[in-house]
Amino acid sequence: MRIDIVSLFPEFVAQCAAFGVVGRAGERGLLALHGWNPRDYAEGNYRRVDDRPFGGGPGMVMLIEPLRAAIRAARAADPTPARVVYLSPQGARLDQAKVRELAGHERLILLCGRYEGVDERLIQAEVDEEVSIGDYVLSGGELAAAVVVDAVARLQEGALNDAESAVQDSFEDGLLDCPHYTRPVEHELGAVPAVLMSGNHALIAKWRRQQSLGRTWQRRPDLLDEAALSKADRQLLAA
Ligand code: 6GU
Repeated sequence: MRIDIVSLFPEFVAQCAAFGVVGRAGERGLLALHGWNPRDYAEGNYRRVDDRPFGGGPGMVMLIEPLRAAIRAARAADPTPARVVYLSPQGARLDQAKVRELAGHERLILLCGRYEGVDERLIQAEVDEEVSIGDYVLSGGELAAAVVVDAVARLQEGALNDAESAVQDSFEDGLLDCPHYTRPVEHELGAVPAVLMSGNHALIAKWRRQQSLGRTWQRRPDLLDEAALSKADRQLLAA
């Protein structure tokens, strides 16, 4: 998969993708990141990328032309058609289903805004969809782009080792993850639940499922409405 980052700080997003699972996906050739800075496509000595909003008000709005030129340069760098995603608080909220969908594209162009926003005409003309990472305000789309890159990279075939298998993760089945323990068995902070030491794999699987269901019910009951629960799950929840 190829991801192009259009941003005034493309190196920032690339740095976020340099470590751990995402960095390894890059090394394995599963993910290629490219940065495009609208400043490099801006005119004049001052290389302006923003201007004051028509109608007045605080803040600055990013100009059409430098962004359009950067997006066009990104598109032209590879013949594969790209889906253009604008990271903004006005977007649809990112969840694991959306991550899976984005991860299925061969190419993404992630557009990061700064200042108060981007000229609406650029969004209308160049952007396929708008995505937000949550209901809070960030100073720019860069952190949100880094979130998308990370979430999408780990779903690329071969990005995770067996031990990191994505199917067991929180949200992959619509539920929160169960608690995890490692050595030592006895510690002044407490003992590891005995069932995990039983060697009984069926019992362990049942305990984990029950923990996942219980935590989801306590912390995120909204997720239970959407999760695909079996009859056995409903019995565990009722227990
Ligand atoms: Cl994608 N951008 C900005 N600036 N703020 C956000 C966001 C995105 N998602 C949540 N808050």
